[in-house]
Formats: sequence, C-alpha cells, structure tokens
Amino acid sequence: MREPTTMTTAHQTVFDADNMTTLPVGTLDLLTAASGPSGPKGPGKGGDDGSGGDGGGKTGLVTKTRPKTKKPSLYKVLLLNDDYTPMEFVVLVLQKYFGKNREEAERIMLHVHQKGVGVCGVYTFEIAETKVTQVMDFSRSNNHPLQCTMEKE
Ligand code: TYC
Repeated sequence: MREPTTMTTAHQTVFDADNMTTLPVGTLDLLTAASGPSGPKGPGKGGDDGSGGDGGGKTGLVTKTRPKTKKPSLYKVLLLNDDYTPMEFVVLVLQKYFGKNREEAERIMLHVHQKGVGVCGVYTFEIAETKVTQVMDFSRSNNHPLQCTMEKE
C-alpha cells in the first residue's frame, strides 16, 4: 500500500492515492458528482479557478480528485415453471435460498406456476451465480427438474 502523496510538478498540484482518479478541473463539473463523495475542495496550492496562475508566470493543469464509486451491475435470479417439480419443493427453495417467508414463497411459486417464470431476487453477479448453482444442485439432488437462471437487470 502506498501512502497518499501530494507532489508539486509542472502541472501544479497532483494528488495521488490508491482508488482515486485524477481529473482536470472542469471535467469534474461535467460528471454527475453532486450526489457522490468528492475529493478535497476549495482553494489549495495553485487554486481551483482553472487559471493556473501562481504569480510566477507559469501555467499548468489544476486537478481535483474524487473516489471511484461505480455501482455494480445487478442480476435477477429467475425460477422457471415445469410440470413435475412439487409446489412444496419450490416453496422450500424460495425460503431456503432466497430468505422468503412462507407467504411470500407461496406467492412467488404460484406466480411462476401460472406465468412460466418469476423473480426470486436481485443480486450482484457473484451472489446471483451462487444462488443459481445452489438451487440447481439442490433440485438435482432431489431428482426434480426445477430450472433456475439469471439475467442482467
Ligand atoms: N408447475 C409445478 C406443479 O404443478 C409447480 C412449479 C412451480 C414448478 C414453480 C416449478 O418453478 C416452479 N407441480
């Protein structure tokens, strides 16, 4: 791990830390940064007015930093209907792997039974993938043809 460092270069103030991106001033304003956390603000060495003026007749690129906070993609985990898996088994799956109470599990099971497909939950990629594997393994172990898949939201 490097320590965050502040260096004075030909480009004036450059902030360098792990997990931070450095952007030219002005770029920041184009991003939807209003809702997220942002880096140091206000006049520092070299100021933030974009002039680059330091009284020494030099010009340079003033930068600001902000933390990288990209939201992960989400995935729906789906159950598919079939003619053979017992309703009670599907209800058990929904309670065991998706944290549903009896009432909600019955509602989702009946929805899948009537419509052909239904959403069990929405998760990040790895969690969704794990749920699909767990349900498929559990169904196969119990000799049921129940199918579980995932799709990007
Ligand atoms: N259609 C099944 C039956 O009548 C019940 C069922 C519901 C199966 C949902 C799968 O994902 C499913 N026994």
